[in-house]
Amino acid sequence: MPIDATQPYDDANIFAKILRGEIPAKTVYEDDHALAFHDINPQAPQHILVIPRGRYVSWDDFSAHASDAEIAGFVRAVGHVARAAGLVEPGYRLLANTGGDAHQEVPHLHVHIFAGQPLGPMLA
Ligand code: IU
Repeated sequence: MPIDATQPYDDANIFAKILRGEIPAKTVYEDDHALAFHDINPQAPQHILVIPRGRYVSWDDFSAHASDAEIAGFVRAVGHVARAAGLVEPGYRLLANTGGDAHQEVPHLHVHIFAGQPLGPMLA
């Protein structure tokens, strides 16, 4: 069920539970600003989610309200995860679904990293 990206943050969301260690995830990277783990339902041979540690519903919430340090730390973490996985070449795709039309389902910001095969044109 897509979410409303303007809703208040819900501490019961599944990624909040993963951040608190209440639910396991296949973690690939973590630091002060971010946690990265394999998507439970991969849509590409490599499908990793990167989430900020802070309580942000969406890209909109994060870009408007996170500190410069949080934003820099998160963006660097996304790049690091892709680089460390050896994805820079042949390449990868980033996606941050935001709100209903984009079909965002989990109300904690997550950036998808897709890779491992030719991904085709956007919106194919
Ligand atoms: P979306 O951008 O909100 O549509 O993506 C949510 C993703 O979270 C989706 O790819 C799910 O497979 C993934 N996911 C997960 O990795 N672990 C979970 O427990 C749940 C969803 I719920």
